[in-house]
Amino acid sequence: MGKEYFYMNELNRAEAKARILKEVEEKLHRSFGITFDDATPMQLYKAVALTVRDEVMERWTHGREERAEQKLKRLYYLSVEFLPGKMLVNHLLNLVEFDLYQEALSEVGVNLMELEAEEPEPGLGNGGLGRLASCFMESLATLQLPAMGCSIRYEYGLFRQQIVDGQQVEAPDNWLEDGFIWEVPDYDDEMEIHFGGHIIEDWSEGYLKVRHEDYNTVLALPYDVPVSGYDSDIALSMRLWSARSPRRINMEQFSRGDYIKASEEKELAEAISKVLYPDDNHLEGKELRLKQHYFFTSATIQYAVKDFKRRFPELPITRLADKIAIHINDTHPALAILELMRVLLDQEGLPWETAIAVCSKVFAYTNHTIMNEALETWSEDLFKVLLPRLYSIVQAINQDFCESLWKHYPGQFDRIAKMAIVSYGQIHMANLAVAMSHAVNGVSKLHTRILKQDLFADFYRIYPGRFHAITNGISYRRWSLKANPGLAHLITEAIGPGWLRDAAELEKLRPMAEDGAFLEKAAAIKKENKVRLAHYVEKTQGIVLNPDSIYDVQAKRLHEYKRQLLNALHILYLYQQIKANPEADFTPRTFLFAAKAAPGYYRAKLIISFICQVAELVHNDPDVKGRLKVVFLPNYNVSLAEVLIPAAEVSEQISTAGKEASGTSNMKFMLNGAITLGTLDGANVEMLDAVGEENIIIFGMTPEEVQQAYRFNSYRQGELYEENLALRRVLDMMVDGSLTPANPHRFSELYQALLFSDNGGMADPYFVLKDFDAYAAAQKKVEALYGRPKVWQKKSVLNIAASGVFSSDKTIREYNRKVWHLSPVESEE
Ligand code: CBF
Repeated sequence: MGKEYFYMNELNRAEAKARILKEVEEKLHRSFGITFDDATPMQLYKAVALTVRDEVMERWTHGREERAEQKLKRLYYLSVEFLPGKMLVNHLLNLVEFDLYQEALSEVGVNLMELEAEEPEPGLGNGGLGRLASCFMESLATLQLPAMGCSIRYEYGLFRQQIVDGQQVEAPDNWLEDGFIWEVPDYDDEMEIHFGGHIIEDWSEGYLKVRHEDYNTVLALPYDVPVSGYDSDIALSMRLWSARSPRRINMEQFSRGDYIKASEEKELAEAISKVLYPDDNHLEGKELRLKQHYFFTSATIQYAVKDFKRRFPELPITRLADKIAIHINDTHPALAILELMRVLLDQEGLPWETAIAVCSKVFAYTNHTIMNEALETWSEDLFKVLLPRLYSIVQAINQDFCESLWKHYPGQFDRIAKMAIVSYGQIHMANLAVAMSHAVNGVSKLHTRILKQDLFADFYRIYPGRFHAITNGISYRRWSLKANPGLAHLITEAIGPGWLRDAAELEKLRPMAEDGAFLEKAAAIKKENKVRLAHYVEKTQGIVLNPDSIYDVQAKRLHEYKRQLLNALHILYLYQQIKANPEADFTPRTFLFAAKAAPGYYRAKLIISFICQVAELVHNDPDVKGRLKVVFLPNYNVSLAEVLIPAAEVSEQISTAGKEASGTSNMKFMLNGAITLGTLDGANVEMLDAVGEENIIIFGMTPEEVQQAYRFNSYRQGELYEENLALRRVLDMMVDGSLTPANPHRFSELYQALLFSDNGGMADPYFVLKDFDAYAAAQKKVEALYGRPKVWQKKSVLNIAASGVFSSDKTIREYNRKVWHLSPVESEE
């Protein structure tokens, strides 16, 4: 079956639907020994998913065969995180068979969207980084570019967030509990990974031979998950490595009754792929984390070399870069560079310089953050014990590299130490990645500028051609067709289906911004989405929303630089206005937050509690009369985003300028017709260029002003408090018991951090107070604009029309042109 159904006549359609139902029924019989009528929703879901999987697998096999036959270069996209979201409906949309399945199933009383609720969502990532990796995979599949995404099959994904008594509580995410239909283990590709032990250098034959001895072995078993592309003839693999012990259980110890000891080794090995570290933009040098990084990069490199040799027996290993490209998504997989060096030197016997030359042609790197606490470093002490051979390699690379730097920066010891890969007892992964990659990418224009001028300025001076600015993108079909089918149909009705292949065609919507009937339809769809969200909120939180109020959404990880606190303080400001004059006109507003905080990030968790208390305060005050609502939606994930984003009217993108590398939720909101309320940060800057300043609300400090304030230490927080009465009143509410009368000091830590220097650091380093007035004025603009519905709707449509530049298809094409140079799998005629 396939996309031909799109064009089929009624008779064929009826036949196709009957065939779908028959296949589903057969799956129910064979897999569960049950009939349609008696099947549980989970059994039904699995039967439908297995039916769809058959079709996806056909494309998967086809892609593999064609790639082998056409001898194409392949990309390995290494990322410690992926966030693919639920797959059933997405596959059907990609196969262009969604409508057919939906109709067929509805004939037997089954709702496809409801069925997908049974599917576990793989939470194999923290936020933007992982979601971007999944968007890229889908675009690679759509463009039929040969690629494999590689990561870890975490048994427990990102924790499930619950809010109990206004506080975040983390519960484990046992997503594999009921099995995962889409994964296929590949026992033939199991790899051995070696940890610890020691190395012996042997010069007896006149050249260096290195032996690694006394190591511990862990096995890496790959599970492949197919990734389909829109209307594509192939499917790609997301390969997730799972850790296993070579020794299952020690029977001798077991027989002696020492049950715990008997399975200890197995447990220790398997701990490696047990849990995802729940930190976003923050890294701690934990041993298990280093093990995870080595585990999946080593397995991938060994597999890539094995696959190269199998496919190209005629080519020497020195031609590796002609046939494979490896992309490291942030520094976590940068150990792959050292691992490939190890394989080339110790297994393939290449001389040092040749191995270096091969590696530098194979690797490319994307940086995703300039936040200091997220820049990965490993202590030499830990590294040399856990990975002794890689340690000797990194030292040698460092020595060569520093010698080469000396030629560029003679006598500049400090500068060379800053650029060194190994310095002051630490291994600096970003320096390794930049030094050893042929391409270094930033994720927005602004971010790349900061990389060139600041973080990697010394590298940029030496290797200017290595740096690229390729802005992130989103798999826009998931965020429209799947998340917002009403809008997707309206767009297709207006401009035809071409936009589903080429997002640039969204531009054709521009004239519709002048078409009253179109605007009304778009507004009606937004309203439906708001009602859908209201139902969700009522069902899950028991809170009733007013769908006629402005839906203002901030959904992203909780981090101080993203400034959820600024948003919450402004809500208090609005509350004070109502209190000062309860009978005055007030545009009803609903503020929705969704955000997970890293479990160890105390201040972020306190901000969640603060938001929850603000919500309580406004709900319980009779003067508010429901005109102001604040909701904190727990457990933000891809599925929740699919309900939340289409309903948003205001998209909060209010990070401190210069801190958010790109942001990608900003693009999803824009595609769904929300008006962005944002700072000049990350990709917001390019959104401004795309949509024009009259259709976006920009406020606050510029990145340059932020830099200046840091450099000259010129920020006077206390003066703002003294001089700005409105701001002072709001801040005072943090500590005067208004929010938590029983414990007025509950939020004094947040208050202190805004006003007083913190352990010698600067107070309010993210300029919440400084930007407060500008933010409040921008919110006033929102309100005024919302009061003119036609103008608002026009701006909303212009945002949708301009959002095509943020398609990840476009991003991937650019990566391919500038960095990877892959050829697409040719389809059969
Ligand atoms: O590039 C994808 C995203 O990555 C982050 O989430 C990250 O984890 N470093 C950044 O914070 C985002 O700005 C960026 O969009």
